Amino acid sequence: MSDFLFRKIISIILSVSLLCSLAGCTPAGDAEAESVVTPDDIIVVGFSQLGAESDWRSANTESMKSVFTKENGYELIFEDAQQKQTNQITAIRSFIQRDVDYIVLAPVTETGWDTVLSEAKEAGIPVIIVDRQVEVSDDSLFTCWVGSDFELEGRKVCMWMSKYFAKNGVNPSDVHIVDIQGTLGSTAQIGRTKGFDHMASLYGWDVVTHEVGDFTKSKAKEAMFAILRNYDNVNVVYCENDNEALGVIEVLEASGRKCGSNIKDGETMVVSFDGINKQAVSSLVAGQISCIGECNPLHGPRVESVIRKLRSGQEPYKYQYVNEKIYTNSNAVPSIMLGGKEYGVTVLNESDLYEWPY
Ligand code: GZL
Repeated sequence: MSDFLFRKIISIILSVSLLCSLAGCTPAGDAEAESVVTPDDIIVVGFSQLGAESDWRSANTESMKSVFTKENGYELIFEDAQQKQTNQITAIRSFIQRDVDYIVLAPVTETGWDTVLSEAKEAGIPVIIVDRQVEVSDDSLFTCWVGSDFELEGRKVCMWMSKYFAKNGVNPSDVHIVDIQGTLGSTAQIGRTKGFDHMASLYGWDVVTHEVGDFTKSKAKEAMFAILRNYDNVNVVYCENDNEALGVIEVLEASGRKCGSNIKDGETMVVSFDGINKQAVSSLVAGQISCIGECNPLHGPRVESVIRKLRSGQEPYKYQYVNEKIYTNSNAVPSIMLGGKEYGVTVLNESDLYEWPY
């Protein structure tokens, strides 16, 4: 081929490509170009996360960030509210201003959302609630909720304790139990406390007191110190999350007590919720924590499936509960029956720690 002809063909190919890209089309067979996501295709999600107070919260945030990525066709605008509702309200208003496609809210507490969710509804932006719930006058202010049944979590752990005590000859009247509560007014605290109060009364346990631990190790330590100063008969501590349990164990051991399941021999039983913090799960395997009610944080895929449903014109279920396990270190109670449903109990041992998913 002559030099002149070769140059002619190259210039024709270049001008065709240039014309195509200007016209927004891609030359046939250019699969790479067709797979490029244009700005219009990107789904913009504004996520207001309540804070970073616990390992559960960090795992929940990670789950959302690992799903809502550019590669998956999303732009995630993430705002950490540092446990302040005012920061969450400000974040939601900024999402509205930016006209995001979806708002995801993990609310710090249940009340105070009507006004800002009405603004989101006014702007035509669907709101998906994750983890804790919102108490609103009109439930059309949010599209749906994904999370845990916290009262069921509490009832399951209490029923496990009741069966364990019965198996080991412990009289309910000899159970002197305290509740270290999570963030007051949060659905997780409301549900776990309600489950605790209901079952403790049903079984005839001596409920010594409730103290606020705010789902943090430091606050739970303060609460446990106060309890030990004021009461000397406590032999069971119901912690509303793992971070609290780690603080409680530190204080109990510093005061000379042994944490374990054998309260007849003077040990102090500690139970907890979440099952995320590796140290807490190791404490369960070692016997310092007797039972953990799983609270699954992996809501990223669940929220994405809601968004996919909405985009294909389907209506997601309004309330979507996740299934959760009961972890322990003893096979004394293989399962429990609650509300006509059987829940298996998962016995963890050393080997489980090596593959712990969080
Ligand atoms: C439960 C979540 C709670 C966790 C705590 O879904 O709201 O908040 O149990 C976290 O660890 O702080």
